[in-house]
Amino acid sequence: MSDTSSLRPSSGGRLSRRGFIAGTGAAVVLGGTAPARASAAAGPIADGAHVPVLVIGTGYGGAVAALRLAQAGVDVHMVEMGMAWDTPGPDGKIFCNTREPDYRSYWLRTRTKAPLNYFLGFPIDRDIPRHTGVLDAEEFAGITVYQGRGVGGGSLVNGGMAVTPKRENFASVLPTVNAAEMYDVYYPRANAALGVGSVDPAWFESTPYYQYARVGRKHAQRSGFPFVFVPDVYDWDHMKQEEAGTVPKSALAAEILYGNNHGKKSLQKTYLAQARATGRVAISPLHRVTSVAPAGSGRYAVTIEQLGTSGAVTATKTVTAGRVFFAAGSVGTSKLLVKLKATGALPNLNGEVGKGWGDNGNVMCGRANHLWDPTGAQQSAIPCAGIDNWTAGGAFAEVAPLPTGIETFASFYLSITRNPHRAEFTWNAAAGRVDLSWQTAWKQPSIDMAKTIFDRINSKEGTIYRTDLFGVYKIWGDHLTYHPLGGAVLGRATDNYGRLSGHPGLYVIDGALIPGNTTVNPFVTITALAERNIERIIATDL
Ligand code: FAE
Repeated sequence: MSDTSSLRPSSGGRLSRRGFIAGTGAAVVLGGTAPARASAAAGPIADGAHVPVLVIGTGYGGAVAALRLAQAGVDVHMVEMGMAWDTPGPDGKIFCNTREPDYRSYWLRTRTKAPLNYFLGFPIDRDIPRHTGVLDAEEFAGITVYQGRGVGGGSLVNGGMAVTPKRENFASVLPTVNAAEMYDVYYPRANAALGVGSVDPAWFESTPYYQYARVGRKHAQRSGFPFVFVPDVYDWDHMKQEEAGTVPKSALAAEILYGNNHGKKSLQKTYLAQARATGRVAISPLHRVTSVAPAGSGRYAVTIEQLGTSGAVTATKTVTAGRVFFAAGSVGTSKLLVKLKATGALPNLNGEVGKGWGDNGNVMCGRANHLWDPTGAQQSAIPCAGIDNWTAGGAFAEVAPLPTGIETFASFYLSITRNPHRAEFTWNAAAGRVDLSWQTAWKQPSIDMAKTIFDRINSKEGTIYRTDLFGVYKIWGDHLTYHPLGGAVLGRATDNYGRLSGHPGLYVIDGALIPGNTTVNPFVTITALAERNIERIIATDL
Protein backbone atom coordinates (compact mmCIF):
# COMPACT_ATOMS: atom_id res chain seq x y z
CA MET A 1 0.00 0.00 0.00
CA SER A 2 1.30 3.44 -0.79
CA ASP A 3 0.98 6.35 1.57
CA THR A 4 -1.76 7.92 -0.48
CA SER A 5 -3.89 4.80 -0.69
CA SER A 6 -4.72 4.70 2.99
CA LEU A 7 -6.89 7.78 2.93
CA ARG A 8 -9.13 7.86 -0.11
CA PRO A 9 -10.64 11.16 -1.19
CA SER A 10 -14.40 10.86 -1.14
CA SER A 11 -16.38 12.40 -3.92
CA GLY A 12 -19.56 10.72 -2.80
CA GLY A 13 -19.47 8.72 -6.03
CA ARG A 14 -18.31 5.18 -6.81
CA LEU A 15 -14.79 4.23 -5.91
CA SER A 16 -13.31 0.83 -6.46
CA ARG A 17 -13.29 -1.34 -3.37
CA ARG A 18 -9.90 -2.20 -1.95
CA GLY A 19 -9.19 -5.84 -1.53
CA PHE A 20 -7.99 -7.24 1.72
CA ILE A 21 -6.72 -10.46 3.08
CA ALA A 22 -9.46 -12.30 4.87
CA GLY A 23 -7.90 -13.00 8.23
CA THR A 24 -9.88 -15.32 10.40
CA GLY A 25 -8.54 -18.09 12.55
CA ALA A 26 -6.70 -20.96 11.02
CA ALA A 27 -7.72 -19.90 7.54
CA VAL A 28 -4.93 -17.35 7.50
CA VAL A 29 -2.14 -19.61 8.67
CA LEU A 30 0.81 -19.02 6.42
CA GLY A 31 1.76 -21.96 4.28
CA GLY A 32 4.79 -23.82 5.47
CA THR A 33 4.44 -23.06 9.17
CA ALA A 34 5.55 -25.71 11.61
CA PRO A 35 3.12 -28.25 13.04
CA ALA A 36 1.95 -27.68 16.61
CA ARG A 37 4.64 -28.41 19.19
CA ALA A 38 3.80 -29.76 22.58
CA SER A 39 6.14 -27.35 24.40
CA ALA A 40 4.32 -24.26 23.23
CA ALA A 41 0.88 -25.78 23.56
CA ALA A 42 1.28 -26.38 27.29
CA GLY A 43 -0.69 -24.26 29.81
CA PRO A 44 0.31 -21.12 31.68
CA ILE A 45 3.95 -20.47 32.31
CA ALA A 46 5.32 -22.44 35.28
CA ASP A 47 7.23 -21.00 38.19
CA GLY A 48 10.94 -21.58 37.58
CA ALA A 49 10.56 -22.07 33.84
CA HIS A 50 13.15 -20.89 31.35
CA VAL A 51 12.04 -19.57 27.97
CA PRO A 52 14.22 -18.38 25.08
CA VAL A 53 12.06 -15.31 24.50
CA LEU A 54 9.44 -13.75 26.74
CA VAL A 55 7.09 -11.11 25.33
CA ILE A 56 5.30 -8.84 27.81
CA GLY A 57 1.87 -8.01 26.36
CA THR A 58 -0.18 -9.30 23.42
CA GLY A 59 -1.08 -6.10 21.56
CA TYR A 60 0.23 -5.08 18.15
CA GLY A 61 3.94 -4.90 18.94
CA GLY A 62 3.92 -8.13 20.92
CA ALA A 63 1.92 -10.01 18.31
CA VAL A 64 4.28 -9.01 15.50
CA ALA A 65 7.33 -9.99 17.55
CA ALA A 66 5.86 -13.37 18.52
CA LEU A 67 4.82 -14.29 14.98
CA ARG A 68 8.06 -13.34 13.28
CA LEU A 69 10.26 -14.90 15.97
CA ALA A 70 8.25 -18.11 15.81
CA GLN A 71 8.51 -18.19 12.03
CA ALA A 72 12.27 -17.83 12.48
CA GLY A 73 12.24 -20.96 14.65
CA VAL A 74 12.31 -19.35 18.10
CA ASP A 75 10.01 -20.50 20.93
CA VAL A 76 8.15 -17.57 22.47
CA HIS A 77 6.11 -17.18 25.62
CA MET A 78 3.70 -14.23 25.78
CA VAL A 79 2.57 -12.94 29.15
CA GLU A 80 -0.69 -10.97 29.19
CA MET A 81 -2.26 -9.33 32.26
CA GLY A 82 -5.77 -9.39 30.76
CA MET A 83 -8.09 -12.30 30.06
CA ALA A 84 -8.03 -14.66 27.07
CA TRP A 85 -11.49 -13.50 25.86
CA ASP A 86 -12.27 -16.87 24.29
CA THR A 87 -15.17 -18.01 26.47
CA PRO A 88 -18.78 -16.78 26.19
CA GLY A 89 -20.55 -15.36 29.23
CA PRO A 90 -24.01 -16.42 30.44
CA ASP A 91 -25.66 -14.58 27.53
CA GLY A 92 -23.67 -16.64 25.03
CA LYS A 93 -21.50 -13.68 24.09
CA ILE A 94 -17.84 -13.07 24.83
CA PHE A 95 -18.18 -9.27 24.97
CA CYS A 96 -20.96 -6.90 26.04
CA ASN A 97 -22.07 -3.93 23.96
CA THR A 98 -21.67 -0.22 24.63
CA ARG A 99 -25.33 0.25 25.59
CA GLU A 100 -25.33 -2.37 28.36
CA PRO A 101 -21.88 -2.41 29.98
CA ASP A 102 -21.61 -5.25 32.51
CA TYR A 103 -18.86 -7.03 34.45
CA ARG A 104 -16.98 -7.64 31.17
CA SER A 105 -16.66 -3.96 30.30
CA TYR A 106 -14.02 -2.42 32.59
CA TRP A 107 -10.71 -3.42 34.05
CA LEU A 108 -11.13 -3.64 37.84
CA ARG A 109 -13.63 -0.83 38.35
CA THR A 110 -16.88 -0.83 40.31
CA ARG A 111 -18.37 1.90 38.13
CA THR A 112 -18.10 2.43 34.41
CA LYS A 113 -16.03 5.36 33.16
CA ALA A 114 -17.42 5.96 29.69
CA PRO A 115 -15.35 8.29 27.50
CA LEU A 116 -18.56 10.12 26.63
CA ASN A 117 -19.99 10.15 30.11
CA TYR A 118 -22.98 12.48 29.91
CA PHE A 119 -26.03 12.58 27.70
CA LEU A 120 -28.48 15.47 27.61
CA GLY A 121 -26.50 16.78 30.57
CA PHE A 122 -27.05 13.71 32.77
CA PRO A 123 -24.28 11.32 33.87
CA ILE A 124 -24.59 7.91 32.27
CA ASP A 125 -22.00 5.88 34.18
CA ARG A 126 -23.35 2.94 36.18
CA ASP A 127 -22.23 0.48 38.84
CA ILE A 128 -20.67 -2.78 37.67
CA PRO A 129 -19.09 -5.77 39.45
CA ARG A 130 -15.31 -5.50 39.77
CA HIS A 131 -13.79 -7.82 37.18
CA THR A 132 -10.81 -8.08 34.87
CA GLY A 133 -12.85 -6.49 32.07
CA VAL A 134 -11.59 -5.59 28.63
CA LEU A 135 -11.27 -1.78 28.77
CA ASP A 136 -8.96 -0.05 31.19
CA ALA A 137 -9.63 3.62 31.93
CA GLU A 138 -6.31 4.26 33.64
CA GLU A 139 -6.33 7.52 35.56
CA PHE A 140 -3.32 9.79 35.91
CA ALA A 141 -3.44 13.25 37.49
CA GLY A 142 -4.17 15.11 34.24
CA ILE A 143 -5.55 12.50 31.87
CA THR A 144 -7.46 9.23 31.64
CA VAL A 145 -5.75 6.78 29.28
CA TYR A 146 -8.02 4.16 27.69
CA GLN A 147 -6.38 0.82 26.84
CA GLY A 148 -7.39 -2.70 25.92
CA ARG A 149 -6.77 -5.51 28.42
CA GLY A 150 -6.63 -9.08 27.22
CA VAL A 151 -5.13 -11.31 24.58
CA GLY A 152 -5.07 -8.94 21.61
CA GLY A 153 -4.47 -5.73 23.61
CA GLY A 154 -5.97 -2.61 22.08
CA SER A 155 -7.25 -4.57 19.07
CA LEU A 156 -10.04 -5.90 21.31
CA VAL A 157 -11.55 -2.49 22.03
CA ASN A 158 -10.49 -0.15 19.26
CA GLY A 159 -12.42 1.08 16.25
CA GLY A 160 -10.19 -0.80 13.86
CA MET A 161 -9.38 2.35 11.87
CA ALA A 162 -6.24 1.32 10.03
CA VAL A 163 -4.53 4.45 8.78
CA THR A 164 -1.17 4.77 7.09
CA PRO A 165 0.06 8.31 7.69
CA LYS A 166 0.79 10.53 4.73
CA ARG A 167 4.37 10.01 3.76
CA GLU A 168 5.23 13.68 4.05
CA ASN A 169 4.16 13.54 7.71
CA PHE A 170 6.13 10.40 8.53
CA ALA A 171 9.52 12.13 8.81
CA SER A 172 8.13 14.47 11.45
CA VAL A 173 7.17 11.42 13.52
CA LEU A 174 10.16 9.11 13.14
CA PRO A 175 12.98 11.04 11.42
CA THR A 176 15.61 8.34 12.02
CA VAL A 177 13.61 5.66 10.20
CA ASN A 178 14.08 5.13 6.47
CA ALA A 179 10.69 6.19 5.08
CA ALA A 180 11.22 4.47 1.73
CA GLU A 181 11.63 1.11 3.48
CA MET A 182 8.56 1.74 5.59
CA TYR A 183 6.33 2.65 2.65
CA ASP A 184 7.72 0.04 0.26
CA VAL A 185 7.95 -2.90 2.66
CA TYR A 186 6.69 -2.58 6.22
CA TYR A 187 3.44 -0.64 5.87
CA PRO A 188 2.28 -2.98 3.08
CA ARG A 189 3.32 -5.99 5.20
CA ALA A 190 1.45 -4.68 8.22
CA ASN A 191 -1.69 -3.79 6.28
CA ALA A 192 -1.79 -7.22 4.64
CA ALA A 193 -1.30 -9.13 7.88
CA LEU A 194 -3.85 -6.99 9.75
CA GLY A 195 -6.48 -7.62 7.06
CA VAL A 196 -7.09 -3.96 6.27
CA GLY A 197 -9.93 -3.11 3.88
CA SER A 198 -12.36 -0.32 3.10
CA VAL A 199 -16.11 0.15 3.05
CA ASP A 200 -17.86 -0.55 -0.26
CA PRO A 201 -18.61 3.00 -1.44
CA ALA A 202 -21.92 1.99 -3.03
CA TRP A 203 -23.10 0.33 0.18
CA PHE A 204 -21.85 3.33 2.17
CA GLU A 205 -24.17 5.54 0.14
CA SER A 206 -27.22 3.38 0.72
CA THR A 207 -27.07 1.98 4.24
CA PRO A 208 -28.90 3.78 7.06
CA TYR A 209 -26.05 2.73 9.35
CA TYR A 210 -23.68 5.30 7.81
CA GLN A 211 -26.10 8.20 7.61
CA TYR A 212 -24.07 9.83 10.37
CA ALA A 213 -20.94 9.65 8.21
CA ARG A 214 -22.76 10.99 5.16
CA VAL A 215 -23.99 13.94 7.20
CA GLY A 216 -20.40 14.41 8.38
CA ARG A 217 -19.24 14.41 4.76
CA LYS A 218 -21.87 16.90 3.64
CA HIS A 219 -20.92 19.34 6.38
CA ALA A 220 -17.18 18.92 5.82
CA GLN A 221 -17.43 19.42 2.08
CA ARG A 222 -19.74 22.41 2.33
CA SER A 223 -17.04 24.07 4.43
CA GLY A 224 -14.33 23.14 1.93
CA PHE A 225 -12.57 20.42 3.95
CA PRO A 226 -11.15 17.27 2.34
CA PHE A 227 -13.28 14.32 3.45
CA VAL A 228 -11.60 10.93 3.26
CA PHE A 229 -12.62 7.30 3.60
CA VAL A 230 -10.49 5.54 6.19
CA PRO A 231 -9.62 1.82 5.93
CA ASP A 232 -10.56 -0.50 8.78
CA VAL A 233 -9.88 -4.07 9.85
CA TYR A 234 -13.60 -4.83 10.12
CA ASP A 235 -14.84 -7.54 7.74
CA TRP A 236 -16.97 -5.32 5.52
CA ASP A 237 -18.80 -8.24 3.93
CA HIS A 238 -19.80 -9.37 7.41
CA MET A 239 -21.20 -5.90 8.08
CA LYS A 240 -23.34 -6.08 4.95
CA GLN A 241 -24.62 -9.46 6.08
CA GLU A 242 -25.38 -7.97 9.50
CA GLU A 243 -27.61 -5.44 7.79
CA ALA A 244 -29.23 -8.20 5.73
CA GLY A 245 -29.91 -10.16 8.91
CA THR A 246 -28.07 -13.29 7.76
CA VAL A 247 -25.44 -13.18 10.53
CA PRO A 248 -25.57 -11.90 14.12
CA LYS A 249 -25.22 -8.14 14.40
CA SER A 250 -21.97 -6.90 15.88
CA ALA A 251 -20.78 -3.53 14.53
CA LEU A 252 -24.44 -2.84 13.85
CA ALA A 253 -25.32 -3.78 17.45
CA ALA A 254 -23.10 -1.17 19.13
CA GLU A 255 -20.25 -3.59 19.82
CA ILE A 256 -16.95 -1.72 19.89
CA LEU A 257 -15.61 -0.16 23.09
CA TYR A 258 -16.09 -3.27 25.23
CA GLY A 259 -15.19 -5.73 22.47
CA ASN A 260 -16.70 -6.95 19.23
CA ASN A 261 -18.16 -10.45 19.00
CA HIS A 262 -18.01 -11.08 15.26
CA GLY A 263 -16.79 -8.96 12.35
CA LYS A 264 -13.72 -7.18 13.63
CA LYS A 265 -10.42 -8.77 12.75
CA SER A 266 -8.75 -8.29 16.09
CA LEU A 267 -5.23 -9.63 16.59
CA GLN A 268 -6.76 -12.84 17.93
CA LYS A 269 -7.90 -13.54 14.36
CA THR A 270 -4.80 -12.31 12.53
CA TYR A 271 -1.27 -12.09 13.92
CA LEU A 272 -1.94 -14.11 17.07
CA ALA A 273 -3.79 -16.86 15.21
CA GLN A 274 -0.85 -17.19 12.84
CA ALA A 275 1.60 -17.09 15.72
CA ARG A 276 -0.23 -19.84 17.61
CA ALA A 277 -0.47 -21.97 14.50
CA THR A 278 3.30 -22.16 14.31
CA GLY A 279 3.20 -24.24 17.49
CA ARG A 280 6.02 -22.13 18.91
CA VAL A 281 4.00 -19.48 20.71
CA ALA A 282 2.31 -19.96 24.08
CA ILE A 283 0.27 -17.30 25.87
CA SER A 284 -0.35 -16.93 29.60
CA PRO A 285 -3.41 -14.71 30.16
CA LEU A 286 -4.13 -13.14 33.56
CA HIS A 287 -0.38 -12.97 34.20
CA ARG A 288 1.15 -9.56 34.94
CA VAL A 289 4.89 -8.87 34.76
CA THR A 290 6.13 -6.81 37.71
CA SER A 291 9.90 -7.07 37.37
CA VAL A 292 12.70 -7.86 34.94
CA ALA A 293 16.29 -7.99 36.21
CA PRO A 294 19.61 -9.48 35.08
CA ALA A 295 20.00 -13.07 36.29
CA GLY A 296 23.55 -13.80 35.11
CA SER A 297 24.75 -15.72 32.05
CA GLY A 298 22.99 -13.21 29.81
CA ARG A 299 19.59 -14.20 31.15
CA TYR A 300 16.87 -12.10 32.75
CA ALA A 301 14.73 -13.04 35.75
CA VAL A 302 11.12 -12.06 35.19
CA THR A 303 8.69 -11.80 38.09
CA ILE A 304 5.08 -12.47 37.18
CA GLU A 305 1.87 -12.21 39.21
CA GLN A 306 -0.95 -14.56 38.27
CA LEU A 307 -4.33 -12.86 38.68
CA GLY A 308 -7.84 -14.07 39.41
CA THR A 309 -10.77 -12.38 37.66
CA SER A 310 -11.32 -10.21 40.77
CA GLY A 311 -7.81 -8.83 40.26
CA ALA A 312 -6.42 -10.65 43.31
CA VAL A 313 -2.93 -12.11 42.98
CA THR A 314 -3.26 -15.90 43.15
CA ALA A 315 0.40 -16.81 42.60
CA THR A 316 3.77 -15.17 42.08
CA LYS A 317 6.18 -16.81 39.67
CA THR A 318 9.77 -16.19 38.71
CA VAL A 319 10.96 -17.38 35.31
CA THR A 320 14.09 -16.72 33.29
CA ALA A 321 14.32 -15.63 29.69
CA GLY A 322 17.13 -15.21 27.22
CA ARG A 323 15.51 -12.13 25.73
CA VAL A 324 12.61 -9.99 26.84
CA PHE A 325 10.41 -7.87 24.57
CA PHE A 326 8.52 -5.06 26.28
CA ALA A 327 5.20 -4.90 24.42
CA ALA A 328 2.95 -3.81 27.28
CA GLY A 329 1.79 -0.71 25.38
CA SER A 330 3.08 2.84 25.74
CA VAL A 331 1.86 3.14 29.33
CA GLY A 332 2.56 -0.44 30.43
CA THR A 333 6.08 -0.53 29.00
CA SER A 334 6.95 2.96 30.26
CA LYS A 335 5.69 2.24 33.77
CA LEU A 336 7.70 -0.97 33.97
CA LEU A 337 10.91 0.57 32.65
CA VAL A 338 10.70 3.68 34.84
CA LYS A 339 10.07 1.58 37.94
CA LEU A 340 12.82 -0.92 37.11
CA LYS A 341 15.38 1.82 36.48
CA ALA A 342 14.45 3.80 39.62
CA THR A 343 14.41 0.76 41.90
CA GLY A 344 17.73 -0.52 40.60
CA ALA A 345 16.47 -3.67 38.89
CA LEU A 346 17.64 -2.37 35.49
CA PRO A 347 20.15 0.30 36.54
CA ASN A 348 21.80 0.76 33.14
CA LEU A 349 18.71 2.02 31.32
CA ASN A 350 19.40 5.55 30.12
CA GLY A 351 17.79 8.79 31.24
CA GLU A 352 15.41 8.88 28.26
CA VAL A 353 13.27 6.13 29.74
CA GLY A 354 9.84 7.55 30.64
CA LYS A 355 10.19 10.62 28.43
CA GLY A 356 8.53 11.77 25.22
CA TRP A 357 4.98 10.67 26.03
CA GLY A 358 2.07 12.20 24.14
CA ASP A 359 -1.68 11.70 23.69
CA ASN A 360 -1.65 11.74 19.86
CA GLY A 361 -3.43 15.08 20.25
CA ASN A 362 -6.78 13.39 20.99
CA VAL A 363 -9.75 15.60 21.72
CA MET A 364 -13.47 14.89 21.28
CA CYS A 365 -16.47 17.07 20.55
CA GLY A 366 -20.04 16.91 19.29
CA ARG A 367 -22.04 19.30 17.12
CA ALA A 368 -25.78 19.84 17.38
CA ASN A 369 -27.39 19.45 13.99
CA HIS A 370 -30.62 21.00 12.83
CA LEU A 371 -33.77 18.88 13.03
CA TRP A 372 -33.64 18.40 9.25
CA ASP A 373 -30.18 16.83 9.52
CA PRO A 374 -30.69 13.63 11.56
CA THR A 375 -27.63 11.39 11.97
CA GLY A 376 -29.70 8.20 12.38
CA ALA A 377 -30.92 6.06 15.24
CA GLN A 378 -29.07 3.13 13.66
CA GLN A 379 -25.31 3.67 13.51
CA SER A 380 -22.48 1.30 12.70
CA ALA A 381 -20.04 1.31 15.61
CA ILE A 382 -17.16 1.10 13.17
CA PRO A 383 -16.04 4.49 11.85
CA CYS A 384 -15.06 4.69 8.20
CA ALA A 385 -14.30 8.31 7.38
CA GLY A 386 -12.60 11.49 8.51
CA ILE A 387 -11.96 15.16 7.82
CA ASP A 388 -8.38 16.03 6.90
CA ASN A 389 -7.24 19.50 7.94
CA TRP A 390 -3.80 18.38 9.13
CA THR A 391 -1.75 20.61 6.89
CA ALA A 392 -3.79 23.78 7.25
CA GLY A 393 -4.98 23.47 10.84
CA GLY A 394 -3.14 20.60 12.56
CA ALA A 395 -6.19 18.35 12.96
CA PHE A 396 -7.47 15.11 11.45
CA ALA A 397 -11.01 14.41 12.69
CA GLU A 398 -12.55 10.97 12.68
CA VAL A 399 -16.30 11.11 12.06
CA ALA A 400 -17.23 8.93 15.00
CA PRO A 401 -20.39 6.97 15.70
CA LEU A 402 -22.73 7.65 18.59
CA PRO A 403 -24.57 4.31 18.60
CA THR A 404 -27.11 5.11 21.32
CA GLY A 405 -30.00 3.46 19.46
CA ILE A 406 -31.98 6.72 19.34
CA GLU A 407 -31.82 9.78 17.11
CA THR A 408 -29.49 12.30 18.75
CA PHE A 409 -29.12 14.90 15.98
CA ALA A 410 -25.45 14.94 17.04
CA SER A 411 -22.36 14.73 14.88
CA PHE A 412 -19.56 13.32 16.99
CA TYR A 413 -15.81 13.56 16.30
CA LEU A 414 -12.52 12.28 17.67
CA SER A 415 -9.79 14.64 16.49
CA ILE A 416 -6.12 13.76 16.26
CA THR A 417 -4.12 16.98 16.48
CA ARG A 418 -0.54 18.21 16.36
CA ASN A 419 -0.32 18.85 20.09
CA PRO A 420 3.27 19.88 20.96
CA HIS A 421 3.20 18.89 24.64
CA ARG A 422 5.12 15.85 25.87
CA ALA A 423 4.87 14.37 29.34
CA GLU A 424 7.19 12.22 31.43
CA PHE A 425 6.61 9.15 33.60
CA THR A 426 8.42 9.27 36.95
CA TRP A 427 8.73 6.88 39.88
CA ASN A 428 6.88 8.05 42.97
CA ALA A 429 8.77 6.15 45.67
CA ALA A 430 6.54 7.32 48.51
CA ALA A 431 3.39 6.05 46.81
CA GLY A 432 5.08 3.07 45.13
CA ARG A 433 3.69 3.96 41.72
CA VAL A 434 4.59 5.65 38.46
CA ASP A 435 3.15 9.13 37.85
CA LEU A 436 2.64 10.95 34.54
CA SER A 437 3.25 14.71 34.27
CA TRP A 438 0.49 15.42 31.71
CA GLN A 439 -1.72 18.41 32.57
CA THR A 440 -5.30 18.80 31.39
CA ALA A 441 -4.53 22.39 30.31
CA TRP A 442 -2.11 20.97 27.75
CA LYS A 443 -5.12 19.98 25.64
CA GLN A 444 -5.73 23.64 24.73
CA PRO A 445 -3.60 23.49 21.54
CA SER A 446 -5.61 20.42 20.48
CA ILE A 447 -8.87 22.24 21.10
CA ASP A 448 -7.61 25.21 19.07
CA MET A 449 -6.66 22.90 16.19
CA ALA A 450 -9.96 21.02 16.27
CA LYS A 451 -11.73 24.37 16.21
CA THR A 452 -10.07 25.11 12.84
CA ILE A 453 -12.49 22.50 11.51
CA PHE A 454 -15.59 22.74 13.66
CA ASP A 455 -15.87 26.50 14.17
CA ARG A 456 -15.93 26.81 10.39
CA ILE A 457 -18.49 24.05 9.95
CA ASN A 458 -20.71 25.50 12.69
CA SER A 459 -20.49 28.92 11.12
CA LYS A 460 -21.36 27.58 7.67
CA GLU A 461 -24.19 25.34 8.89
CA GLY A 462 -25.56 27.75 11.49
CA THR A 463 -25.05 25.09 14.18
CA ILE A 464 -23.46 24.99 17.64
CA TYR A 465 -21.34 22.61 19.71
CA ARG A 466 -23.09 20.05 21.93
CA THR A 467 -22.53 20.93 25.57
CA ASP A 468 -24.16 17.85 27.11
CA LEU A 469 -21.77 15.00 26.25
CA PHE A 470 -18.81 15.46 28.59
CA GLY A 471 -20.46 17.18 31.56
CA VAL A 472 -22.84 20.03 32.14
CA TYR A 473 -22.17 22.82 29.64
CA LYS A 474 -18.86 21.26 28.63
CA ILE A 475 -17.95 21.24 24.93
CA TRP A 476 -14.64 19.43 24.75
CA GLY A 477 -13.73 15.88 25.70
CA ASP A 478 -10.27 16.98 26.80
CA HIS A 479 -9.80 14.62 29.73
CA LEU A 480 -8.70 11.51 27.87
CA THR A 481 -6.75 9.76 25.18
CA TYR A 482 -7.30 6.54 23.24
CA HIS A 483 -3.84 6.79 21.68
CA PRO A 484 -1.04 6.78 24.26
CA LEU A 485 2.35 6.95 22.53
CA GLY A 486 5.95 7.24 23.69
CA GLY A 487 7.80 6.80 26.97
CA ALA A 488 10.64 4.71 25.51
CA VAL A 489 11.25 6.58 22.28
CA LEU A 490 13.09 5.02 19.35
CA GLY A 491 16.62 6.31 19.02
CA ARG A 492 16.57 7.80 22.53
CA ALA A 493 15.67 5.25 25.22
CA THR A 494 16.53 2.55 22.65
CA ASP A 495 18.71 2.34 19.59
CA ASN A 496 17.16 2.81 16.16
CA TYR A 497 15.62 -0.71 16.28
CA GLY A 498 14.22 -0.85 19.81
CA ARG A 499 17.19 -2.35 21.68
CA LEU A 500 17.16 -0.87 25.18
CA SER A 501 20.41 0.83 26.03
CA GLY A 502 22.49 -0.67 28.80
CA HIS A 503 20.88 -4.12 28.90
CA PRO A 504 21.58 -6.41 25.91
CA GLY A 505 18.68 -8.74 25.16
CA LEU A 506 15.95 -6.29 26.24
CA TYR A 507 13.80 -4.69 23.55
CA VAL A 508 10.87 -2.30 23.27
CA ILE A 509 8.52 -3.12 20.37
CA ASP A 510 5.23 -1.27 20.97
CA GLY A 511 3.70 2.20 20.95
CA ALA A 512 6.20 3.35 23.59
CA LEU A 513 8.72 3.76 20.73
CA ILE A 514 6.69 6.46 18.97
CA PRO A 515 7.31 9.99 20.24
CA GLY A 516 3.81 11.06 21.18
CA ASN A 517 2.06 11.47 17.83
CA THR A 518 1.51 9.62 14.56
CA THR A 519 -0.62 12.31 12.79
CA VAL A 520 -3.35 9.65 12.35
CA ASN A 521 -4.72 6.67 14.32
CA PRO A 522 -1.62 4.77 15.45
CA PHE A 523 -1.90 0.98 15.26
CA VAL A 524 -0.81 0.52 11.64
CA THR A 525 2.33 2.53 12.35
CA ILE A 526 2.98 0.57 15.57
CA THR A 527 2.58 -2.67 13.61
CA ALA A 528 4.73 -1.58 10.66
CA LEU A 529 7.50 -0.30 12.91
CA ALA A 530 7.44 -3.57 14.84
CA GLU A 531 7.73 -5.47 11.52
CA ARG A 532 10.77 -3.36 10.62
CA ASN A 533 12.47 -3.73 13.97
CA ILE A 534 11.89 -7.44 14.46
CA GLU A 535 13.24 -8.20 10.99
CA ARG A 536 16.51 -6.48 11.91
CA ILE A 537 16.65 -8.04 15.37
CA ILE A 538 16.13 -11.55 13.97
CA ALA A 539 18.79 -10.97 11.33
CA THR A 540 21.45 -9.60 13.65
CA ASP A 541 20.75 -10.60 17.26
CA LEU A 542 19.44 -14.16 17.11
P1 FAE B 1 -1.49 -2.57 23.34
O1 FAE B 1 -2.31 -2.93 22.17
O2 FAE B 1 -2.07 -1.63 24.36
O3 FAE B 1 -1.08 -3.93 24.07
C1 FAE B 1 -0.40 -3.96 25.29
C2 FAE B 1 -0.82 -5.21 26.05
O4 FAE B 1 0.05 -5.40 27.15
C3 FAE B 1 -2.24 -5.13 26.63
O5 FAE B 1 -2.95 -6.28 26.26
C4 FAE B 1 -2.01 -5.06 28.14
O6 FAE B 1 -3.04 -5.67 28.88
C5 FAE B 1 -0.70 -5.80 28.30
N1 FAE B 1 0.07 -5.41 29.48
C6 FAE B 1 0.27 -4.18 29.95
N2 FAE B 1 1.06 -4.20 31.06
C7 FAE B 1 1.37 -5.54 31.27
C8 FAE B 1 2.15 -6.22 32.25
N3 FAE B 1 2.81 -5.55 33.21
N4 FAE B 1 2.22 -7.56 32.17
C9 FAE B 1 1.58 -8.24 31.20
N5 FAE B 1 0.81 -7.63 30.25
C10 FAE B 1 0.73 -6.29 30.28
O7 FAE B 1 -0.09 -1.95 22.91
N6 FAE B 1 -5.84 2.90 17.05
C11 FAE B 1 -6.01 2.93 15.71
O8 FAE B 1 -5.03 2.91 14.96
N7 FAE B 1 -7.27 2.94 15.17
C12 FAE B 1 -8.40 2.98 15.94
O9 FAE B 1 -9.52 2.97 15.43
C13 FAE B 1 -8.23 3.01 17.36
N8 FAE B 1 -9.32 3.09 18.17
C14 FAE B 1 -9.12 3.00 19.54
C15 FAE B 1 -10.24 2.99 20.37
C16 FAE B 1 -10.08 2.80 21.74
C17 FAE B 1 -11.28 2.82 22.64
C18 FAE B 1 -8.79 2.61 22.29
C19 FAE B 1 -8.59 2.38 23.76
C20 FAE B 1 -7.68 2.62 21.46
C21 FAE B 1 -7.84 2.83 20.09
N9 FAE B 1 -6.74 2.83 19.22
C22 FAE B 1 -6.92 2.91 17.87
C23 FAE B 1 -5.36 2.76 19.75
C24 FAE B 1 -4.72 1.39 19.56
O10 FAE B 1 -5.57 0.37 20.02
C25 FAE B 1 -3.38 1.38 20.31
O11 FAE B 1 -2.57 2.40 19.76
C26 FAE B 1 -2.67 0.04 20.20
O12 FAE B 1 -3.45 -0.99 20.74
C27 FAE B 1 -1.33 0.10 20.92
O13 FAE B 1 -0.61 -1.09 20.59
P2 FAE B 1 0.57 -1.59 21.48
O14 FAE B 1 1.14 -2.80 20.87
O15 FAE B 1 1.48 -0.45 21.79
